[in-house]
Parts: sequence; structure tokens; C-alpha cells
Amino acid sequence: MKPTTSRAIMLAMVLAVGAACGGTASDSGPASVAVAKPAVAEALDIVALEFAFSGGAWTIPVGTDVAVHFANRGSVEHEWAVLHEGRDIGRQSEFSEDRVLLEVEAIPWDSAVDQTIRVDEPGTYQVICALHGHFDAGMTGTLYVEAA
Ligand SMILES: [Cu+2]
Repeated sequence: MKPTTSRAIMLAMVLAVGAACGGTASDSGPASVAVAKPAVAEALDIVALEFAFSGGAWTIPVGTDVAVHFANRGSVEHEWAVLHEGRDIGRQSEFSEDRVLLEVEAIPWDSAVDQTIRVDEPGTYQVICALHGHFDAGMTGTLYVEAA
């Protein structure tokens, strides 16, 4: 009984997050879900789950190699894709590969990968999981790139 109830609550939460994202899409996009901007970090520890990224926001220094450890603790594949600034999407159907600035490619559940990323223009970038349906389910976040 209990696991089923927990699962139902989790699903309700996921749906609520999805609805909240949709509601703000016309203003500033799903990335506007209230998440405090974290301190600048030269190493990111990112965890993916159904259907969210842990933390949901990251800040890195501009023009600097940043070590990303991306762990998928979910039960399906996930990825972490940073979109070009100003090319945010409001729903999955707006996604196209040419919007991608850089990405940690999809990895299977219960796996992790290490990758170095670098962004040469300061700004605020939308991050998504571009796998089908994941963005609409709430898999989005914000990458802040700041002057070092
Ligand atoms: Cu995903």
C-alpha cells in the first residue's frame, strides 16, 4: 500500500511542477521556477531523476573549463543540454538540435559520466533534458555564466 501511495504523490508533484512551468512559459519560461542562483563553481555535481535535475540551477565562471559529473539516478535515460542564450523553449515541441550550445549526452539509468564544459559568453542559459517528454514533465534548469 505505502509504496503505491508514495508513487501517486510523486506523480502528483511531477504533474504540479509541469503545470507550474506551463503557466509561466509566456513570461520568462520554465527556467523561472524559483531556484536561488548558486555560488560560482568550477566543478558541477549534477543528478538527474524523473523528472528533474538536482538543484536545478548552476553558476560557472565564463571562459573556464568546468568539470561536470553527471549522474543519472533515475530509471530511464537522461541528458543535460544547455541551449544557446535567447533560444529557450517553452515546450518540448519547440526543441531542435540547433538550439543546443553544449550537452552531456544521454546516459542510461544508474550510470554517470565526467565531462569538461566551457562557455565563453556570460549570460543566463536554459538547461533541458531533450529526451521525448522530459522537458514537459519538468526537466529543466538554469545555467548562469558569470565573469570570473
Ligand atoms: Cu530526462
